[in-house]
Amino acid sequence: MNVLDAEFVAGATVLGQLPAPTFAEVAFAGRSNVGKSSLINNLVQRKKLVRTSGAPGCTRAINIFRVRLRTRDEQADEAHLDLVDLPGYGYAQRSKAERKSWGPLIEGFLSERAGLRGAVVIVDIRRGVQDDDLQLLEFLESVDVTPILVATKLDKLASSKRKPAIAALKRDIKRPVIAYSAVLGDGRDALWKRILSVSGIERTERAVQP
Ligand SMILES: Nc1nc2c(ncn2[C@@H]2O[C@H](COP(=O)(O)OP(=O)(O)OP(=O)(O)O)[C@@H](O)[C@H]2O)c(=O)[nH]1
Ligand SMILES: [Mg+2]
Repeated sequence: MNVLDAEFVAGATVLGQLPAPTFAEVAFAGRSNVGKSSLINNLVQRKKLVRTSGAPGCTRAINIFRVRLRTRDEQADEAHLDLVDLPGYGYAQRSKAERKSWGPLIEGFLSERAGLRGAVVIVDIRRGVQDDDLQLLEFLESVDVTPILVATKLDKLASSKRKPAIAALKRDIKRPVIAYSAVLGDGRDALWKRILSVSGIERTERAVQP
């Protein structure tokens, strides 16, 4: 995928502060420290667009990033898409009050945002889908937002263990899973294909330029 531009648009800790949606949006959700921000950076091939951190709980706001893409559409050869980095969930070290306020922020965004076309749910390939991830997947289905399940940090597994881990996860969760590595770039083309499809930018049957 050829990303022509990528820029930060807005960040907010309450829904009312976010600008109205302009383009199709795809959200990125997952447990704290799972690698959401790194995945967005790898996807758009910009090392420092989204701040990442070794300290869990770094992303406390909803942050919107706008990308301009070169597409293979005959009518329009460029498209805009907004990628939305959501705060991580499931981090026990945070104060109870903080955690309480984030559920509604994440769920409010996912259920009310008019521009939202899909949500990438990111899990750690070594840990698989945990209870809170499953709850999120079910929540997305209940509010009619298409989930795209991604298992990241593939490079943290020895190469001989990667295929079996992906197969086990697929068996376990009975949904399609894209295996990803924000370090090696595995899964990048497959994820772009799904994102372009759910956002209506390119249909699945049309080949996507790698
Ligand atoms: N080896 C490896 N490390 C990764 C990968 N993705 C993320 N990391 C590392 O995992 C840590 C957390 O990554 P982030 O991208 O900040 O995770 P996050 O989900 O955005 O974290 P919060 O915003 O705090 O919830 C960082 O140290 C990253 O360098 C990956 O695919 N492979
Ligand atoms: Mg983050």
